[in-house]
Amino acid sequence: MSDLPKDKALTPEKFENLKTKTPPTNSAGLGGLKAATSHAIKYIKSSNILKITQNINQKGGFDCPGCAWPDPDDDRSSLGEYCENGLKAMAEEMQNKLIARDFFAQHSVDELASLSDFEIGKSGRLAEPMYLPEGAIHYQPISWSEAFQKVGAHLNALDHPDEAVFYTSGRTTNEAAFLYQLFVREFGTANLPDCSNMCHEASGSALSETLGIGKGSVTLDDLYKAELVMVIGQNPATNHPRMLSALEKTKKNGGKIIAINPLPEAGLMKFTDPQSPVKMLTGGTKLSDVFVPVTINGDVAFFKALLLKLLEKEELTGDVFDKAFIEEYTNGLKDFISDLKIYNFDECLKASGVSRETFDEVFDLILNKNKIIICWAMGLTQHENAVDNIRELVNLLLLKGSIGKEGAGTCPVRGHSNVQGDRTVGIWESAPQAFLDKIENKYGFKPSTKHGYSVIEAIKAMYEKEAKVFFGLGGNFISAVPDTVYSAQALANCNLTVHVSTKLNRSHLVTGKEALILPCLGRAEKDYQKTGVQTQSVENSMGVVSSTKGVLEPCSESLMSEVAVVCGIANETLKERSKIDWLSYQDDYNLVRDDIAEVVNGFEDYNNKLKKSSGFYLPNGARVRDFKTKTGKANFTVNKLPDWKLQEDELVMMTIRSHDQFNTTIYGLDDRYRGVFNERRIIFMNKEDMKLRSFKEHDVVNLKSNYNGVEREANSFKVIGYEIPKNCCATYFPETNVLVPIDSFAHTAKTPASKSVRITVEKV
Ligand SMILES: Nc1nc2c(c(=O)[nH]1)N[C@H]1C(S)=C(S)[C@@H](COP(=O)(O)OP(=O)(O)OC[C@H]3O[C@@H](n4cnc5c(=O)[nH]c(N)nc54)[C@H](O)[C@@H]3O)O[C@H]1N2
Ligand SMILES: Nc1nc2c(c(=O)[nH]1)N[C@H]1C(S)=C(S)[C@@H](COP(=O)(O)OP(=O)(O)OC[C@H]3O[C@@H](n4cnc5c(=O)[nH]c(N)nc54)[C@H](O)[C@@H]3O)O[C@H]1N2
Ligand code: SF4
Ligand SMILES: [Mo]
Repeated sequence: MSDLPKDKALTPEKFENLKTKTPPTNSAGLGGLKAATSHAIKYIKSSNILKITQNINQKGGFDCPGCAWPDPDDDRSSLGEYCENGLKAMAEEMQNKLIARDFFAQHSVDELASLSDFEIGKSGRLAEPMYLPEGAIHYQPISWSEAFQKVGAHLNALDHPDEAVFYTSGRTTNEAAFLYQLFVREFGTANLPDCSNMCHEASGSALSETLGIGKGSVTLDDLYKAELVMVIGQNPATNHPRMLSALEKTKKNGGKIIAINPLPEAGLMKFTDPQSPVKMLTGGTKLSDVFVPVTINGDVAFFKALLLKLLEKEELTGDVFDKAFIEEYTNGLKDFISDLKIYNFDECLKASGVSRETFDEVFDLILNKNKIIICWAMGLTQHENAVDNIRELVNLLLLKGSIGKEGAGTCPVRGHSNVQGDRTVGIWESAPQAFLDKIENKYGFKPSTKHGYSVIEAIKAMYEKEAKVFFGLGGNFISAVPDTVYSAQALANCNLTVHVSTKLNRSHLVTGKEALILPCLGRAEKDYQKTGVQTQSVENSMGVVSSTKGVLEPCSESLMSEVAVVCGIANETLKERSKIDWLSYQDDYNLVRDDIAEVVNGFEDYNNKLKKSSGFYLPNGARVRDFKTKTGKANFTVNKLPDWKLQEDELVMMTIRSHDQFNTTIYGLDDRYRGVFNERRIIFMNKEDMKLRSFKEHDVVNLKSNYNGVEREANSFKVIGYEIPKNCCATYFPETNVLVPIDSFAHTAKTPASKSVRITVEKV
């Protein structure tokens, strides 16, 4: 292997043994349970399995690290409050293999980088701190105190604190996240990029501007009571499995469901609740009343078509819009309507790729409904016009008065189990001044008021050598970010790269001149400190904060909690110049929560409130029609149609998750619900597009993207003919992140446009 950073960053171009079947239309049921249980048995110590399944998502137990879907407020099922993927997440975290000094002495960094992501992940849990000196090819053991000294020395040697980048992934608990951002701000920078920058940032931007809060407005109970739920750009059967149980309840109560997605994702079509024995026998519920196979990035066009027809009807009958709501609570209707009238219905519908028949079905379902909830995820947020996507769906909700009342509102479905909480407690490169003022008042230092780097800006700064130290609290930066070749060089340009991690990943192998791996406790493990086993807390996708407490013994004695790592580094870096007694927090996390209660809105009396086992709701203005926007009202917005065009031989590619992965962690090589087995290097194509190019099933192809004259390539993928709109294709993340241009991101939010990459496909 060459010495180039890109060669360690790219996933190896080797094939496994692809098998395909006709995709099932039903999801979960026995298949799901069987798959999860056999997976768990393979990797988890058998004595731990029962403890995990009895405590996961139970009151007083630990929060599933799988995703951010909320737990029911009321009674939790004794059959278990988890899904196939929750169990798979646990199997990954609680693997019974450990990797320590012998492993690293045996395998060089280059050798590990030549493995697939699946193989890297299955090496085991990180068991002790490791250090890669400059020029070395093997990691070697290092003590915790020496590791902290190295980080402190590098940070203190910088010309300016802004030369350091502090990344966070969304598993970090509120306690660790709050202390981390506090340390970073006291150190003197606001460079706090996080995984949210690549995820729901566009939702945050659009919702803050239009509704005054960057989070969703609904609760689980609202979902049950909605007349209509639209699920847009989201694949819940894989990524938020228990959402399907909630949607089933919506249907049972008479609600309708519309799925808008280029792919007919299995669970959206039909679902069998694996925790309902009756359903398993009777064959499940048909979930979607209408499936809308929109073209990739055709959502604004589809919404404009809908809005135009609703307006037409309103002008005829006067009973489509909620005029009382619009009058009292909103701003900007006139400009919105006059802009809308510029567009032509037929052209919008054509651009959306949706047939007139399907459109009419959707229109009929929406016309007379007023309790509408719109759920969405990455299919809307990872485009250059992602913010417009979300502002346009808010326009629809506002016209219908479908916000701030029972059974109606916005539901951006978040990804990582605490990504929403991390932002709430201060992981934000552009935090509001009011928050910074509170930090200053409480701690007596002045936080930097300059906006810090988001993910894209951090990569560019490292590439340009303006940032020299990269610190990651969780995550797998190199595999998660766009433009892998460019980003690998960016990391390699650093003096030091540090990762606080549970598992080995590719980011440990694409390093700066020196590198550190700091192994930490996972969610399910007991966090022993001086005052006993500590409780922590997280916020789910619907703004409920609840406690999480590990139940298993730590897999190694040399692990530290994230809180302890942050305290140790802060203490070592800031020494006497700090105004904070860092080490006191790690002895007793109640002290951290006392501080959060003083600094962060909605957390008053935090320690007490957390005693309520189902948690507590944070205040949410949009939920009660108190819109804290610049105008003091909910804002209509004016949004353009996307203006990019495909060249003659181009396709638009979305990079999506398979059923057997959690972001960059590859649980297995199957994508059962799409009928793909034992391979990840595949491209889903429309059969007509294949015919045009004379491709046959399983032909091997190379992919190229050309953006502003720069060519990027990803080689060796097998073609699979699939039910996907013409001119669209899909591949898995992270194998094709190398094709996502660093300069292609959402306006305002800067989310990489990893769902609309223009590519050409050539047979090898
Ligand atoms: N098991 C598991 N659970 C997870 C994760 C995981 O990797 N594995 N990841 C977690 C994280 S961090 C996140 S953010 C979420 C992600 O959850 P999702 O957003 O569901 O994940 P993706 O696979 O990116 O799927 C995007 C969906 O959008 C559709 N889509 C793509 N482009 C468009 C478009 O232009 N318009 C429309 N309407 N649809 C489009 C795709 O067909 C796909 O169904 O899941 C979380 N939960
Ligand atoms: N092309 C493309 N790129 C994408 C996306 C896409 O859809 N397409 N999705 C984007 C999205 S939505 C997201 S959220 C990002 C995800 O980006 P990241 O959050 O950076 O990536 P993950 O794969 O979730 O991180 C996995 C690593 O986290 C570590 N880890 C796991 N649990 C813990 C823990 O409890 N503590 C600590 N300290 N470490 C832990 C493990 O070492 C593991 O290897 O990727 C983004 N990138
Ligand atoms: S839906 Fe998400 S949080 Fe709930 S058990 Fe499944 S993976 Fe875990
Ligand atoms: Mo995400």
